[in-house]
Amino acid sequence: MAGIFVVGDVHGYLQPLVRCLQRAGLVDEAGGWQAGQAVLWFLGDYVDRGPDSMGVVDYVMALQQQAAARGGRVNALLGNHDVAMLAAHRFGDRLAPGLQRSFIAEWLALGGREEELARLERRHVAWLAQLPALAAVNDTLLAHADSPFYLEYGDTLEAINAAVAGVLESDDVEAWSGLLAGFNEHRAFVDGKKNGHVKLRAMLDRLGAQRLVHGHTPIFTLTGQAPSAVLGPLVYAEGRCVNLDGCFYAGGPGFVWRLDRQGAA
Ligand SMILES: [Mn+2]
Repeated sequence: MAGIFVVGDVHGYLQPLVRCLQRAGLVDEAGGWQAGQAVLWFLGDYVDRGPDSMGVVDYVMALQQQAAARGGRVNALLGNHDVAMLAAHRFGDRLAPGLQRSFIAEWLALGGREEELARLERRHVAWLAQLPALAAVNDTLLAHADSPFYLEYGDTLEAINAAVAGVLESDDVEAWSGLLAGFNEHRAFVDGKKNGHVKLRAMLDRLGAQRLVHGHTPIFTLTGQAPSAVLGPLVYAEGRCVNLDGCFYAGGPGFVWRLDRQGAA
């Protein structure tokens, strides 16, 4: 099996994720990699809201090993919930400057589940903290958030990833708060949003891409559909944006999107 596949926000819903990957033929009945040399991308937000955040992280980590052993590849981006959980773990009830509450309160407000913190092991922390903020696949930019805030961190994809990684390595509460605040923006590029197309153009041009594939904003909140009716991506901005957040946490069945079979805008 070949191809490049992408899945959106998982948010602790391990079983729906596995079923979704099974429907796409990427994993077997036991959830193991069976997609040979295919490439699978996750767009971030593995944790929070759902019943098994650490189970999802363990699963994605294991799938990376299995895929690599079979000539395939599983790649994973960083989401804001992942940052918020790392911040809650690192700083606990210290005040997050600018967010008007502690890091743990910020994480809980995002849907963090306190019992999951006890399950967060060093290897999870290390894995989450090394996830890149952005990636490029041919002319497609992959990002968790539908926001241009990434550009505040650098002029190139490599510089942005290095700067965000630097925040996650640091004990700088201002920097961590700033990263969480930046990630709090949603819907920056939606049709009809003032200057949305200008911001999108600037982000794509700066990073040398033709389109953006993202998660972060559940599709049903944009379309008004029932979450269970969201079975595919929301393509907008004249084809230059592809939203893949099928929203497992609201009962969406989720979907896997094939990046290399869709025409570029
Ligand atoms: Mn998110």
